[in-house]
Amino acid sequence: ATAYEFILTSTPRPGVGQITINRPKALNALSTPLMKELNAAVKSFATDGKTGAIVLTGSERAFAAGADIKEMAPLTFSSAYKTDFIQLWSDLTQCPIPIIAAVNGYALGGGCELAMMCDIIFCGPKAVFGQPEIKLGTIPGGGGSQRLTRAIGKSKAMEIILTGKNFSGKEAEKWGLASKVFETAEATVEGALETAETIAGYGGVAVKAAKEVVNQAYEGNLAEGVKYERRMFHALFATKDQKIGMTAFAEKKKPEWSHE
Ligand code: CO8
Repeated sequence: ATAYEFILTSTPRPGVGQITINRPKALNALSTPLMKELNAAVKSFATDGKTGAIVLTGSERAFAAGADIKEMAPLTFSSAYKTDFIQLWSDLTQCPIPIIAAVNGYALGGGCELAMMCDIIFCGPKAVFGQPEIKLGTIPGGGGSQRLTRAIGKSKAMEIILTGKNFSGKEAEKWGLASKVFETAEATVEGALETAETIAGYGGVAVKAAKEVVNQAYEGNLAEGVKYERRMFHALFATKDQKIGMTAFAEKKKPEWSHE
């Protein structure tokens, strides 16, 4: 196993990789070294041939309290632009297997953006979401203005981004940002692991295709998306798993996925 400094990794259930952000002294603030480790861990799970879904979580106190403000404070326009600062932070969105964010505590700024880069958000009763960048004299930089607006609509996103006010896990669920809110922090992580195990139990080709077509709906327009979905649907008739799945149904058996 690779030893990381700012994250922990494990395989708590069959086919499920767990990544826990572990920088308690800074409420899991996201620094460049931390994001490099996170990218490496995601890549390693996505390519090990065994992992079908990932759960990304933090501590009970903080999923992540934002990008590391101390790292960003001295940046200039030129240095940020030249190095394309935080470009590598969105590598996670290229992960072919589903990632579930299990959010407890603070998910602020870059922390909220990181959760929104995941495919599903589950949260706990004490989750605190927000885009407080305006209070620091800046704006969201990790896709927050785009993804939050798509998730909860323009008026609410404007209010949150322009005032920097936080919102709760319950609100996140009510507004459609999170798909579920759980009663305790532990239940949130358990729920995410259970859902990840369900996903990892399906054929990997169909799971990858399902993630891809939903992302098409999220990122593109309707007419193109419907066409894209149909093409992908057609293509899946060329997979072994489609034959396995449909034959098993007809024979009242449990499918043994080949992931091919
Ligand atoms: N960066 C660096 N250090 C932080 C951060 C952060 N974002 N958040 C907390 N810390 C540190 C504190 O400085 C403190 O360190 P120390 O003990 O050395 O003083 C330690 O964590 C504990 O924090 P607090 O003492 O402040 O704890 P409280 O419980 O009093 O307060 C809060 C908790 C309310 C969460 C408070 O820490 C806070 O307001 N944090 C900053 C939140 C914020 O503004 N986040 C947005 C940052 S901007 C951003 O994320 C831009 C996004 C860029 C793109 C990212 C792409 C993914």
